[in-house]
Amino acid sequence: MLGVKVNVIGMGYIGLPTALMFAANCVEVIGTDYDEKLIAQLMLGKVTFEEEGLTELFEKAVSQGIKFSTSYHPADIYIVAVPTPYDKTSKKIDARYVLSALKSIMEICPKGAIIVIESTVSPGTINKFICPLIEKNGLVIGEDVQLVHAPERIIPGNMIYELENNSRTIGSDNNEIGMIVKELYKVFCKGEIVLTDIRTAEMTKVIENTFRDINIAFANELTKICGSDDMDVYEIIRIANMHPRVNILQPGPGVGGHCISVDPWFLVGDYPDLTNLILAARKINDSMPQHVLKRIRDIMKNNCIRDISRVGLYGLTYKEDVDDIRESPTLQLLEKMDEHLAFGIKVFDPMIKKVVVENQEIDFGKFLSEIDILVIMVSHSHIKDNMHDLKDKLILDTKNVCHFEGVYKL
Ligand code: SAJ
Repeated sequence: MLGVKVNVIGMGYIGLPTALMFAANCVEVIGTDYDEKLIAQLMLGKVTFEEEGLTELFEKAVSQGIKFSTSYHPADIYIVAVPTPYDKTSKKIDARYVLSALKSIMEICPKGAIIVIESTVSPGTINKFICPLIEKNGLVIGEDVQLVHAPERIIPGNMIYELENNSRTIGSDNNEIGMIVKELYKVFCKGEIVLTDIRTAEMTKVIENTFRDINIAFANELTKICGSDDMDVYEIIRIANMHPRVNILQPGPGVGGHCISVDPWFLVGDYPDLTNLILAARKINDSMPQHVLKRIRDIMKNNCIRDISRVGLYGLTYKEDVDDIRESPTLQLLEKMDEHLAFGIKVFDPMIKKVVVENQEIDFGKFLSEIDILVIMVSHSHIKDNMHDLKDKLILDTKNVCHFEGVYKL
């Protein structure tokens, strides 16, 4: 879309690739973030996280003139991709970052600007929090500014492909404005773009992630049941999945990331009396790090190992082959240990080059030389490629990637 100026707010895991994709497809883009260090790094031409194809996309976007800034700029369309955490007590959305972005946009946006919220928000957030804020600032929605919700669906690890190929939802209460935003996303999105109203788009996004959370919880509950009675959960899932209408996901050490472990809480917070299944699933997934700890304790007992510093956790990120550690099962497990004043467990992750937790090793060889029990928390390609190095260890494999005899499973 030539002639349209877009200011993307929030240069994180979603905002950055989205901004780059627009710029690489000839849209005039400024990427804004209040983090000066992050913007300085982008201005130096360096990407800020690892993702397949991101560097190439970055180079293309730079050659097309993308700009980065710590300030907001007058533009035709604003795309807000800032974090939306939840309040740990009330479980309701903590919309402070979106609201603060909105305030800054309103200070400089020209009349008629379109504000697209990409951040995941709980159903009703735009009506309950964002519209009143705009009106309080003396602006008329539909005249001075237009509001649209365009949640993303991309999966870390395959973001660039999915940005181009996934279908997506655009929620707008004004069809004409919805069409303009749809045309904008069509510059790179080859998937179907569905136009709907704002509330439907908000709800759809949250229930997509809730659906996955519930399905992972089912696999995690199965692993507990099977483990308690000496049955092979992986074989059972494999066979059950041969049924044409059964598709059970894989159990694991917990659910991390900034989406699936967060979004279902929005529904629990807003509909506490109606979310029995959703809450149960959250509790099951949140219980998994504790379950891993119990398995570690059993293995230590069985093998007469008393020193926790002889145990090493492999993987700090929330899933394989990404460098994102937000809400990761390993962090959740370390927090649990902390609560019980148990310190000293070793940690290693090939994707995390800086020390971010206590007793973290940066060198894989050294890490292995210091432990007797290895707990595979994340199935990075790195561990699959280095399986032979683990031969002399006791292994607790929470991801079912190690097929040596005698390996302990979840
Ligand atoms: N996990 C399991 N077992 C599985 C699959 C995943 O334990 O069978 C765990 C992972 O290890 C990880 C967590 O679940 O800890 C979440 O990983 P994920 O790969 O399922 O999803 P995310 O959080 O990386 O991305 C999700 C995606 N949503 C859905 O698949 C419905 C993505 O499409 C969304 O764009 C993203 O959330 C988001 O931003 O909302």
